Amino acid sequence: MFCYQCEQTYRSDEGAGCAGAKGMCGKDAATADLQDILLYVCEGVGQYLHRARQLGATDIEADRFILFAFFTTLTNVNFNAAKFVELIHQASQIRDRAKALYENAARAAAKIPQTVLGPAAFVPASNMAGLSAQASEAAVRKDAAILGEDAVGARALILYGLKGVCAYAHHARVLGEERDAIYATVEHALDMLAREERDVATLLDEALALGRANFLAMEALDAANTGAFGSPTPTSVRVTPIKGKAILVSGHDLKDLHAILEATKDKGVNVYTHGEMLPAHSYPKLKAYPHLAGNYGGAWQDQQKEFAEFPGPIVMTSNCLIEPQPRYRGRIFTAGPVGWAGVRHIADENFAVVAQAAQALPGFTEDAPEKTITIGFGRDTVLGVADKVIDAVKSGAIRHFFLVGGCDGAAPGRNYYSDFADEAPEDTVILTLGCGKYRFNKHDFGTIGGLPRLLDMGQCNDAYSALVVATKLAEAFGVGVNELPLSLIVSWFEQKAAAVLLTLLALGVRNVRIGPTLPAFLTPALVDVLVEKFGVQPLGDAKSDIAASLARA
Ligand code: FSO
Ligand code: SF4
Repeated sequence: MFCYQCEQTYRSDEGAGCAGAKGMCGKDAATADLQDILLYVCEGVGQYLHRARQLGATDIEADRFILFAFFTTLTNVNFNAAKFVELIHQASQIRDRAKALYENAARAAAKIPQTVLGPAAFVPASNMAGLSAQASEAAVRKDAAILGEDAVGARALILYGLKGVCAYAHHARVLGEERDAIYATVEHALDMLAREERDVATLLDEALALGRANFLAMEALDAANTGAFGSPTPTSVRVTPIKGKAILVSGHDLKDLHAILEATKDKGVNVYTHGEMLPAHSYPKLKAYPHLAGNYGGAWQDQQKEFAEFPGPIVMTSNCLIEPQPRYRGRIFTAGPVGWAGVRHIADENFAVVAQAAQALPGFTEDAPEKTITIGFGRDTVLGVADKVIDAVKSGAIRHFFLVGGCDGAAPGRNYYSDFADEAPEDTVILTLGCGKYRFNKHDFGTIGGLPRLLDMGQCNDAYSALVVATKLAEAFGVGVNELPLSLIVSWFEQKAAAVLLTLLALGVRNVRIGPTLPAFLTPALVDVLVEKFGVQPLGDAKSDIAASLARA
């Protein structure tokens, strides 16, 4: 195996990447190799779909499959090798269908179909042993000697950005929102990877195209979430448990949470959110369920301790799963793209078995002292008080906005983000989103001009909401987004964050600070491009970065 897609990848003086028997996340070599093969066969599907689309023929089921398949390969999503064997064979059948679609469309247009080589012609073995023997053909760095390190890094940026786009587009799709332009971009990018494009400028342009597609994916997801459950409103959320039976729901999928709330209605079971599910409490149609009781625990990297202590079943609806420990392995469930061999999987959105498990487990035996936090500052809420915000900026009451958002992780350097929030001067507002906020969202930041100083905008995909707000404020002030008194401090961990970064770059947002470390797949030359062309900055220390941001404004 070789994998360097996330921030926690193994790093040494000689280079970076998880290799050997297991990655830092617990992904074993067999699973990692099978994931590479799945993505490679999907490139083949993309080769045919891209060609068919140019002739006016599409296959939306094949596009939907690609979203799901890519999603399973994100960091901390699916660790089940057997599932990947199944997905590879499914991908191979879908590729045959895409081939026929293309060839028929070509013939209908009186053209001779091309013979497509590379991933389109790869024949996957029938079983796991055979597939493992083929892994080198699909490895991420397989042609590094021919392509060159910069091209390999730029191709990795595309592959990982694509994973983020697919994951967000899948979340939107399950709630009925799809965008054909996203499918067209995904197919185009797959075809580019398949034909071993090595021109770095072309590859970086493609990465920016994916950034634009990711904006569409986040917009679709925003439309899906708000369309189904209403627009987030400021909401006080209990962060301490109450007596009674309990279920914990983690991940990003609001549709699954809704199904769990329905399955537990009037059954005397309380539902708690974990990690990225926290923003669910601010959606009117979800908070209308009285048994959506509160938020439990912190960000994903603390789950092994927190899940062990939780006295009920746990459901993982998307990233970020860590190896389930014996103390809770029997009461954790996966759903959607998530998987772990031997852990019960809910494939049909029927969570009755989870509701039953909650009844059979002890639940919390007493109320903990009440403690709450306030969330729910989505685009509508913030723009609803835009006049107040604009006046506060004009009068000098608000000097600056810091968006401190993104993923959390276990790296020690991540204290930077809590230091940053705590050190930000009192006349500044902190916007946040993603799970990185757990490092500071229980601190008291006070208020400013009648608004809380800490405004929680939601999940990592609600970067869309932040961009809408920034664009509207820029319009109101008659300036560009880069001229606003706004600095972005992004923490990345996995591929959704890579896609969000590409969106920021594609929309021309400059001077984004990113950390805790830069992606290992970016070579020094690629980092130089990001720094020179987009003003991307690595982190310094929190105090001096705050001072530098304020000095720039
Ligand atoms: Fe966190 Fe995990 Fe949202 Fe990421 S839950 S780390 S960007 O997968 O998804 O912020
Ligand atoms: Fe390593 Fe991250 Fe890949 Fe896991 S996902 S194998 S930790 S680089």
